[in-house]
Amino acid sequence: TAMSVDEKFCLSEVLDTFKSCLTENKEVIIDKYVAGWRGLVRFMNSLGSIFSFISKDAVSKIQIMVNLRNGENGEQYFTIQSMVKYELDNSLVDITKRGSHPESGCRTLLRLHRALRWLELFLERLRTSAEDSKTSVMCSEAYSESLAQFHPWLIQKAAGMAFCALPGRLTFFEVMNVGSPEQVVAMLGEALPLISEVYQITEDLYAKHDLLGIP
Ligand code: 1Q0
Repeated sequence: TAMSVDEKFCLSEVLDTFKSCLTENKEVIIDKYVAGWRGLVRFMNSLGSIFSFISKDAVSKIQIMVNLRNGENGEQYFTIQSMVKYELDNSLVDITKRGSHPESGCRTLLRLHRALRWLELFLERLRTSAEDSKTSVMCSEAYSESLAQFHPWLIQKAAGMAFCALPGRLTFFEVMNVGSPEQVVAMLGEALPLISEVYQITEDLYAKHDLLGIP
């Protein structure tokens, strides 16, 4: 179903975008990947302005990817696989230290990729959580296990403070606009394997080319 402007946010539609990322030969389509993030950012914005420092960064990363797609070599950025090949073949990535390509597609997408791992861990916790579990705890545990290791202390502190402002589990489920808690749990159970697959394919590709540490 299409998501119109005045329609309420529906998380299953956003997660479907990630599902649609994968081509038959398991390549990841950048337009769809970016559309998935755009939907998540909309969701995050609806949670309140305390998250705006996070969404601003996500939006700027999304914009870099959109600009690359709209640029003169846009077709090279059709999939993550074609992007990696194109940028490496043409020395467009600063692999070991910052240099003349601070906004390469490979670097920018790596930031979103690391955040996707957080999303996977967080949604898995939500899916299996008990009724009285705290979203702030689930969120910060997922963060410590993933993104935190890439963030300086100050950002970790700011993120920790933002997590405390997360609404409770039931409110969260309502904002997702998927249906009853049972339906949310079922929807997450279907969506998570695909998010994991997109994550793993990207992770393996980046590992193969030694790109997991792009500064
Ligand atoms: C709902 C709560 C959202 C919590 C999101 C967790 C991520 C916390 C990250 C905080 C860091 C943001 C500040 C900037 C960081 C950058 O320094 C960093 C590195 O970039 P660079 O260029 O400096 O090397 N950027 C990142 O690590 C990218 C972070 C992107 C975060 C994208 C989060 C998008 C959010 C989505 C919300 C999803 C809510 C999903 C729940 C759905 C289920 C109901």
